[in-house]
Amino acid sequence: MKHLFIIATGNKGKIREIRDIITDPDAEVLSMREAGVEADPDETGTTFEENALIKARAVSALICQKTEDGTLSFDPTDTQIIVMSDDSGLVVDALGGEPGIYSARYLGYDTDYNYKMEQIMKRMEDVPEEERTARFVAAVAAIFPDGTEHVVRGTMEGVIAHSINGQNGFGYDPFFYLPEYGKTSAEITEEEKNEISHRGKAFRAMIALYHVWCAENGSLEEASKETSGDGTAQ
Ligand code: ITT
Repeated sequence: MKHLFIIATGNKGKIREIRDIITDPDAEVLSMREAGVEADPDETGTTFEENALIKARAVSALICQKTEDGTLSFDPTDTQIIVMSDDSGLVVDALGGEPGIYSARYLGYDTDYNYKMEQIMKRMEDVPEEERTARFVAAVAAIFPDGTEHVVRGTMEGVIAHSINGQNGFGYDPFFYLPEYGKTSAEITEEEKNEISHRGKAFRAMIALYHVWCAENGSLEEASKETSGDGTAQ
């Protein structure tokens, strides 16, 4: 059995990371565009989890339509489709949790991230070092092949730096300082980031849930094969 993970995102930085996080040999990862669908639903939820579900449901509905009308053809005896989404953001404690679920839209969706980060650093000029704590949060929602909905959350703790450093990652990474590395999350490698990131943790937790679902729903052989090796879900 093949597992086709369709990722409901238009964010290239997220997709690049998710491809490296989902390493199952039987898994194929497609962005929604690669699967031939495009959805940009209004993120009207008040939590990361609600917004993740809104995105996953919108793409899942389009995928269902395409499989019904035959424009997305796959053999259901050989392939299972799982739609997954990621709603994420930066939560800054000294700013009462801003920008939070509005991270992408903060100061305008298309505004340069250097400007967004500079503005946040300016707002935090008088904030003492020990109060500059922040975290990245990712809620990952998935719609499994039987239509059941699942949501998990991952976080990565850090500190808002006083300057912008690093070229890796995307978005707010260049001013998100990781004390244990002495670097920002844009200065560590993508591999290192995926190990510790909100997104890495949430997607690995979701894949583990999916393996349990497979075991309970007849893809037992597959599930045991995928979780074998070092015994941990990848
Ligand atoms: P989709 O909705 O299409 O997935 P988006 O970029 O609009 O793309 P979100 O609404 O989830 O996604 O907003 C997430 C924003 O949070 C993202 O655009 C960044 O500004 C920030 N963000 C999330 N994860 C990040 C990370 O790992 N590194 C840096 N910034 C991150």
